[in-house]
Amino acid sequence: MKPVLALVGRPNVGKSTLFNRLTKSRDAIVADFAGLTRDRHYGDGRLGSRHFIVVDTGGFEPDSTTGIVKEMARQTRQAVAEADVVIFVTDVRSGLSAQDADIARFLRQANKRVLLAVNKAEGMQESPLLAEFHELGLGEPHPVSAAHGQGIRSLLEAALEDLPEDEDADEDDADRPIRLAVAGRPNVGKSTLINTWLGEERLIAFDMPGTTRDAIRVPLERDGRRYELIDTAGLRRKGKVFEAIEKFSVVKTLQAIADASVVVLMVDATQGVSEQDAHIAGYVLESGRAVVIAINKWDAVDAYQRELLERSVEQRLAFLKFAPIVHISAIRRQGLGPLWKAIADAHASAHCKMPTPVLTRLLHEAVEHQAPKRAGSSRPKLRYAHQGGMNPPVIVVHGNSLEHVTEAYKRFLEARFRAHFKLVGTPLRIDMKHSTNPFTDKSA
Ligand SMILES: Nc1nc2c(ncn2[C@@H]2O[C@H](COP(=O)(O)OP(=O)(O)OP(=O)(O)O)[C@@H](O)[C@H]2O)c(=O)[nH]1
Ligand SMILES: [Mg+2]
Repeated sequence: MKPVLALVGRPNVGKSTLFNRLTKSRDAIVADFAGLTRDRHYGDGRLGSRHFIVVDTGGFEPDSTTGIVKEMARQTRQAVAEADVVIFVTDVRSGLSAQDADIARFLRQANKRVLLAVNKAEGMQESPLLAEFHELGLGEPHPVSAAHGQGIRSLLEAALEDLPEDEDADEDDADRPIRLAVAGRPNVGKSTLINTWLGEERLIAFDMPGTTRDAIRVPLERDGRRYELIDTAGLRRKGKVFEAIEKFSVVKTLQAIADASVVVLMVDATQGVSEQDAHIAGYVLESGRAVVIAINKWDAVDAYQRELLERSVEQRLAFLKFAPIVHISAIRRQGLGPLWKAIADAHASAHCKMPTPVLTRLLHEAVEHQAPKRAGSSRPKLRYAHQGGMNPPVIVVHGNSLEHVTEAYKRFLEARFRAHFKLVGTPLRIDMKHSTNPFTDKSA
């Protein structure tokens, strides 16, 4: 599972600035998808090859007992409880405060790994002002500047130091069990679906994972195919069997999405696509995972509501339009066969092998059908294509003046590749490998 870092501190110390700094590169990748709403509290970060989840929190007052401040404190406590490491952010320019001492006291009791970041320390790495932060009793202060990007790397190195390396979830072996995550906001019916599955499909004997950091995965078999159901918060052991209860955790959802090979994104037909659904969908897109949209409670809506719902899916989940949509009723056990088929198809698509000769022929046929537009004096020349990756599949196109290939033309290519390989439920990336000098192209 991806490790989780929670940023905690009093108001205005720079938590959100640090959050943006830690998650920025990931944001840029998916910035330009229409309809994609970003959740500013959860994000993906990366240090070298290590990926992690960052949680931003509001200004924290641990002892508050009323109103919005109390609610913020509750959310911060949950973030701390779910984190592997807490980064306690303080501000060297305003110095140590009584509030910092309160938060430190809370964190010392929380039994978590805590790192003390002293922010706004640009140009102050050697400042004597840093010394007073030792008083908090949380170890060596790490001077950082979130705004200027200083001290961030060593803070992250320290934060990730003792955590186990995340195993590579991105295995290419199609024979391994399909790891399945059912994601969706509270009360969409995730646990009803999972309990139906656990009741109907063949459960395989398994051992409980050893540590709390391990994900609970329940193996099951369907039509001779092996699956592993990844917990998103609610899986509980009940005697010899498992049952799911409705419990929601963004962190667990994000970890499960990252760990899955196929995500079932559940939407409640009686509610339409909410902001929270769109957030979760955004994470699924960002993860590059194969995805099936399951619209649940289909039995409970009339023709008019169905039409409204179709439209809200089209509009709010436009960026997931590669995902098949299956209408189900988890409680009445309707639509579950088509859902299993969509899951298997999405998994097969994500692991599709696309031979270079076929890709190159498809590319040439596409160009023959419709050539890319000329830009100034040069017309992009698309020479050949090969597969650059799997899960999600990547097609790398080689040629000249490829920087002039428009987004619309890439979509045209994508549609043709998708149609040929019958790709459903997986994103497909097309990379233009442009080489200015045809004589250097040999190395490619
Ligand atoms: N000089 C300096 N200013 C910073 C730095 N990081 C953040 N700031 C400034 O500090 C102010 C607060 O930053 P935020 O990131 O919004 O702080 P926050 O902790 O998220 O605040 P709340 O969410 O309201 O608790 C802003 O004016 C930032 O520009 C830094 O490294 N150096
Ligand atoms: Mg903030």
